[in-house]
Amino acid sequence: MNDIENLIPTFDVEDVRADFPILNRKINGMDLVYLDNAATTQKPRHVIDALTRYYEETNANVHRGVHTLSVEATDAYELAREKVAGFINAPRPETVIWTRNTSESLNLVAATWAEEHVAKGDNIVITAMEHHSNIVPWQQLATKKQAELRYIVAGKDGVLELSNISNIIDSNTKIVSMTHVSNVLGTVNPVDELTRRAHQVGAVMLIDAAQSVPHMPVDVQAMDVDFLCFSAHKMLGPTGIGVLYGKYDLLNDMSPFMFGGDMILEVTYEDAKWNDLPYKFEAGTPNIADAIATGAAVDYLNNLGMENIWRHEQELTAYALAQMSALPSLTIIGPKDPTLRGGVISFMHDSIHPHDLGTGLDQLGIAIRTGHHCAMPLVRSYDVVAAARASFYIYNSKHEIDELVNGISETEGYFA
Ligand code: C6P
Repeated sequence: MNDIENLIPTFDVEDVRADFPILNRKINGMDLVYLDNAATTQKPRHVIDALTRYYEETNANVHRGVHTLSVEATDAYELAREKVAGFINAPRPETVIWTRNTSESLNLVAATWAEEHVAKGDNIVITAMEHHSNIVPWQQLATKKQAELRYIVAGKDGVLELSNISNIIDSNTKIVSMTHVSNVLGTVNPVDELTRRAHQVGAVMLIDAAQSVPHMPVDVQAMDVDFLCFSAHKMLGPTGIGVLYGKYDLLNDMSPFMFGGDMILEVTYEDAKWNDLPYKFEAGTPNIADAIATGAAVDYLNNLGMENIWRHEQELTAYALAQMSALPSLTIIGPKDPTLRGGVISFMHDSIHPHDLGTGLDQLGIAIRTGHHCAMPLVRSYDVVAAARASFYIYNSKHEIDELVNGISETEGYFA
């Protein structure tokens, strides 16, 4: 990007903010400053309207009826799948499976592909900066299969230590499952390099993209990943709906995760045959309205442009790191270099507990997350049990980062 491009505003944050009704709310009498986007994002009118419109105009079950509403609901549901496939450049829509969230997508792979392919003596590789949803399924499977669970560790700078990688990912590795962007450190991990290493030894690569797909362009074909998981609620969409992308041949060979309606081609009193992809993995009446609203979220993000969104967040993150580093009472964890991280900044105060800091900021209308961020082993590796975290999205501004920094100083005054 050249300097002139740098000067061109990518989108007008005030225009974006106007699309989000909740941003007009007062919290404790103050303007809401919402900085908890890694937990979940707010929803634009466009997405809320898609939900309302579906229930007011189209509501019916999908893949089951010949009546008009059922056909329309089916078309809208499948169109949303196509939009999501296009968003991550999946080669065909049936490689996009609707799940409940990232956690379910990760569990689906552990309970099906890994259940069938991991055996005694094999190893599974994850990193030391995973969310619990990408640790516990593998711990459970490793114990059950008498396989080894290996960790790629991170240095105190929040960057993965890769010097020993050829010994960690070796010929006994069956799967590498890792986060693209850490929800605690903000680190953007070198997934391309690690995917190449995984494929060199014949292992499959699963990417937890919960914190990347909402924020940066992600192209599953260019990345050549085997599986990729994310949640709609972290990218302007509704809660209760997520995605598992998988390479067609892998998904096609996998056994179903759940049994029931729609995932069946034929049932006799003795036996059953599975439906084709993607339905094989979508037993029961799916989350139709939320899938359709996820398509609306994708439209909204595409309209802003994922390159623009990434650039906006990089700018905010660089600004926030500079402003927050000027507060001597704060210890920020994760890479110091803003270009190595996404819009997530976790920090500890030298005398105020994160929960107290979070409560103090809430009094000022500022929403951050505090706690272990569902990454207990990682947070504990910094010799603390909790951290405060600010995380950014398309509607956040530098002014709001100033509010955060002033709010921290104000809260310090309260506790002094
Ligand atoms: N992290 C956070 O505040 P679900 O809850 O299934 O939609 O997403 C789970 C998940 C998996 N991986 C990563 C990297 C994540 O960040 C999350 C969700 C939220 O950090 C809620 S704990």
